[in-house]
Amino acid sequence: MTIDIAGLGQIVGDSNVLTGKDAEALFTDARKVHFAEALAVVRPASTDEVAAVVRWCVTNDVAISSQGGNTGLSGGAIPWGSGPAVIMSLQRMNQIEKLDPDGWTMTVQAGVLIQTMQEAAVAEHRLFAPDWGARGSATIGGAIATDAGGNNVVRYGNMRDQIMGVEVVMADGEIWNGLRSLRKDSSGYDLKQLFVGSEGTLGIITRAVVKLHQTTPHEQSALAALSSLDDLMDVFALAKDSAGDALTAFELLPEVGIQKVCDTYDLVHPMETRADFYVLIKLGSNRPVTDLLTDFLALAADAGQITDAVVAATPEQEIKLWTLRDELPPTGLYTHHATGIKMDTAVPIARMGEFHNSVREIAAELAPYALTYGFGHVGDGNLHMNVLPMGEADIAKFKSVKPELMRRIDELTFSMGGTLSAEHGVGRDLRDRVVGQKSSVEWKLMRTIKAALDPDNRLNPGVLIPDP
Ligand code: 2HG
Ligand code: ZN
Repeated sequence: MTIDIAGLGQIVGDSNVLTGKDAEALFTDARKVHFAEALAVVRPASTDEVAAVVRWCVTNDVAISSQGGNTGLSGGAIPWGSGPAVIMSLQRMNQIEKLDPDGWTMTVQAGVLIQTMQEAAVAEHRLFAPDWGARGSATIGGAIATDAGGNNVVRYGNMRDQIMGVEVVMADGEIWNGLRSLRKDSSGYDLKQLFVGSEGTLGIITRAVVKLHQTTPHEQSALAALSSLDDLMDVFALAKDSAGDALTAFELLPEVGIQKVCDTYDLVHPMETRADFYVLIKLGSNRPVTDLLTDFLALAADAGQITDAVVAATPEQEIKLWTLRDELPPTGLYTHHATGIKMDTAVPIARMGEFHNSVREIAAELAPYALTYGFGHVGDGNLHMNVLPMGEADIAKFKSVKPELMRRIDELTFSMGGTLSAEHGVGRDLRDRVVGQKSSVEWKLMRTIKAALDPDNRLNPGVLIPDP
């Protein structure tokens, strides 16, 4: 049966129903590893239009994948089911509806960019805390749907911790307005949290109320060379003990990654003393933090945990240090990133170094020619570990061992009580691998919720929940 998509144009306007060449960019994910066979990209401008599109999809038996900035790293915004589907792009819902400095909240539509929210908050002397490299293209709706994290989680928590209320269009087109801004509410199930991390499988998030924090006008970062990766968690403990609440970010950067970023973007390596690994630490407060930062570095040096450090003395130097971090993801650095193995692992924080070294051992055994490098949010126990084939000649070899590599690494993660997805979501990439992470009871609960909220399996079918 052919489906006449003219009805979609009547809801959102013909120019907001994209097909063919106009839609191509949104039919594939940021890493270009997933491709969709969708009828169209539909771009509603309001909650009512989203609801009307959902009703059209119910009538025409069409599946829906919702999409924000399409910066996701697990393929969760690209349709996967075998039947006809549309991509519901929320990008036109890009208004900040209310910024309430006294209530410490902001009410936004799903398509507002993270960076736009940060800037709007600062203009009112407030802070919207989440931050990561794709701040200029990721939207709040997608960030909620994947429970995104980023660099400041160590201080402020992840997206789940920022959300006070949501508005959601349900699978039958009904609208749930849960846009509350209450700090406390013990009146039953916390339904808003059901939608955080649900990757468009339970409803389509159209608006949200997020928390704002006090600004930290004094911010300063330092890059410190670790004596050994074994010292990582001692340095973290020292940073927390000495900086307290001012500790805003604690990130691991490998030398091989810094080198590659410097080569790729023609930047100067900031360190005189080289090490295999560095930590990038940011402190932030409403008072100057220089003393706090230098005291901490002196303590870490005295304890033999770091061999050298540079402290950003100007905003420009601050940006330079953070560019080295923001550009570390292999997607922008390595030709064969999509063939390689990319991880978003979290393990109990004390086992970070052990996880890193064990992955290296597995890789050395099965793919000794591959580059192994890990970076990321070690202050949260979240490491982006990568195993990457470098040359064309290694691709076939790597592909043949990749399933076993992944199986061994996943087994390691589960044995440590970890997760395959700390902040990127499950999407398509991890759906089948995540099975072993949860008990059959937990999967049954998740399937029961999915079936109750989306009985026709219309919302992002195939994504997130493994087949029984
Ligand atoms: C980051 O921490 C992002 O930079 C992306 O989560 C990580 O691409 C990645 O592996
Ligand atoms: Zn990350």
